[in-house]
Amino acid sequence: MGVMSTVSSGQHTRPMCYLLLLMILQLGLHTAEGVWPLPQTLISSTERFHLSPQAFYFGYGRQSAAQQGCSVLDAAFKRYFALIFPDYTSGRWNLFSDKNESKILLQICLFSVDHNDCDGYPNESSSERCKHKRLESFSQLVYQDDFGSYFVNKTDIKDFPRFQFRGILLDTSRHYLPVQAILKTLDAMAYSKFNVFHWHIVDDPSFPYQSRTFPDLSSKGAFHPMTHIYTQSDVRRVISHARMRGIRVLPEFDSPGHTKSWGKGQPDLLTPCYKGGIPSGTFGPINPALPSTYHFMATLFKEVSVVFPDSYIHLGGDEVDFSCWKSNPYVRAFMQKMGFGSDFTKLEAFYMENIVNITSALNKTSIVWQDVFDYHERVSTPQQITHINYEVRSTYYAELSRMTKAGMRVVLAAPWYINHISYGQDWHNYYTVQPLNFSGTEEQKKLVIGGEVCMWGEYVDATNLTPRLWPRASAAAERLWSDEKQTSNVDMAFPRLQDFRCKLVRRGIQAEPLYVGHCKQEYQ
Ligand code: CP6
Repeated sequence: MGVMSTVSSGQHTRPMCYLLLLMILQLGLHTAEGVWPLPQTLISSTERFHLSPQAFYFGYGRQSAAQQGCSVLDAAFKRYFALIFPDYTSGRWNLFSDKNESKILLQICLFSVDHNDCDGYPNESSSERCKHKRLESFSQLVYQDDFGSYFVNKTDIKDFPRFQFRGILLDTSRHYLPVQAILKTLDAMAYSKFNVFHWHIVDDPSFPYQSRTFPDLSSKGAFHPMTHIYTQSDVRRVISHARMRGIRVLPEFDSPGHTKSWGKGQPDLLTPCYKGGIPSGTFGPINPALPSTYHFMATLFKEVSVVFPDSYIHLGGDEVDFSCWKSNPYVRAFMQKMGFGSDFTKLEAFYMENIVNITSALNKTSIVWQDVFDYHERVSTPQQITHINYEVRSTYYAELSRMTKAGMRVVLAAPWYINHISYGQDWHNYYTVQPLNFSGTEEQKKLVIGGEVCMWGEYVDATNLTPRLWPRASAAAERLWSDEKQTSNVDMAFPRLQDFRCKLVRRGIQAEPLYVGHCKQEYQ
């Protein structure tokens, strides 16, 4: 049953589908607004139905495997009711406005649901033809006329995502993002059908993750030990909020570089740098020459693998500065002992191999930044995914070709570094990416599992996160969800994206304007 909102009217129509939408309707004429990202097939008609919030409810069909008590759907029904009827929900609705309408029962099949979707976490194989994605599409089809009445046009939609991995990276180390800002981003992600929250939770400037096993990491490494941390309960809230919206949470604990903040709460973890034969007092990347390093990392990742239920863990591995390792006589002696000579990429590969083995033993799939593949192709296991990052933004087709040829699964991030914004309609750049336009076999193309929008945090905190991210990320979302042939033209996309941006604004997301124009309901 791939069809959403196939409308069958009339009191005596037998329920054809497992989940039903019941509502009171009235016939009329209007054109439907669009759905963003564009469904694979959307056929709309001018036949419209009036929706009355007093009489509308989402319900489970008698034959549905899922029934009331399916937490994910019960909560989604509530949320989408409020999104579809904001006036009604906020108490601004005129109760007498609909007293003369003709009442007909309307049933809309939204989906058949597998009971497993109710209790578990979203994962690689979650069927995205189901659940929230259809509620989202349906909610976007509902509109109000000038008198405030709600309508939906008869619409036939067949829909499924082009790529299974559609992520957004938030960086909570350069600036602390309050939990509310993360939850709000997850809401907006669901509106654009993103399904992976890549949480770049720690980095050089701060370590806000409050570890159960190593509490000093945040008490000494966060910007503030009480106010600028993510407690275990904060993390659970984020994961649960994401799960309710069909979003996976992919944690990144980036090492051996990008770890300055780790050193404050974990003595002897970082490499002491030397100057003139003596320690200079500064520290470099994690020390790969000490056995204690691997004990620590194994213990930390054991905790992380329990706290974050997703089957993926991101290990980072990017931008390692070798100068401190080079300066340290103990590291150099270790290099000699291991037969690495003076090739520090071998040392880095040795470190990453150990970390990859630690996470495989925990039954997790590891993801690394592209650097890891570049310095050592051997650090690949079949269970590994590589992120293609910004350094190769002009040559990412060649990188896609090269990495998929080696059998790596890849996530494309390079063209979507949204922290790099510019004057004008820069969403064009994010929209016109062609992720599969590289030379390679069909098999190679299948290894591109999706893409990711990165919002690095050097210049971003909760004050500017939302307008910088939206609707730019929505442009990438359509590239990752929709058929490329139907969505290759920016001029065709412009009015649709403008309309979608107004929907975001109406839902309380402070999305930036694309260009000159207005929304029927401006942000207030
Ligand atoms: N932090 C980490 C960063 C970046 C990376 N890793 C980064 C590099 C270049 C640009 C933007 C971000 N800030 N840990 C690279 C993956 Cl342009």
